[in-house]
Amino acid sequence: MNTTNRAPKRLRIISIAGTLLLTSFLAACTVKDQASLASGPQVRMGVSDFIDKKVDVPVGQSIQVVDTVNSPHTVINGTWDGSTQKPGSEPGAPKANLNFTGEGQSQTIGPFKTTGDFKFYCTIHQGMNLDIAVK
Ligand SMILES: [Cu+2]
Repeated sequence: MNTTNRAPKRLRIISIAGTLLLTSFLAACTVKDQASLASGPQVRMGVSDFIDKKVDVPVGQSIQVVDTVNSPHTVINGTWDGSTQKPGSEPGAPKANLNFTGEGQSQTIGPFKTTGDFKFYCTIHQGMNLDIAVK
C-alpha cells in the first residue's frame, strides 16, 4: 500500500520540477532575444544623406534607422551608382522598404543573419548610400 502511494507522489514532484526547469529555461531565452534586439547599432539620417554611412553590425543583430531631421526618406535594398539607382539585395540580406516622413522616426532593418556586406539606399536623395558590414 505504501509503495503504490509513494510512486505517483514522486512522479508528481518530478513533473513539477521539470515544468519549473523548462519555464525558467524559456524565460532565459526570451530575455536574451530582447537584449540582442535592443542593443542593435543605430544609423542616423540627416537632411539628404546618412550621417552614419558605414556601419558594422554583429551577426544576428538588427539596425535602428533614425530620421534626425524633418526630412522624408525611403530606404530600400540596393545602391546609388552615380546618378543611377541600382535596386537589389545580396543573398541573405534582410528586406527593407522603409518610409520616413519626419524627425524622430525610427524603424528596424534586420536581423542580419549572415556575415557579409549589405547595401541600402534612399530613393529620394541621389547618392544617399548605406553600407552595412555584418561580422
Ligand atoms: Cu533620403
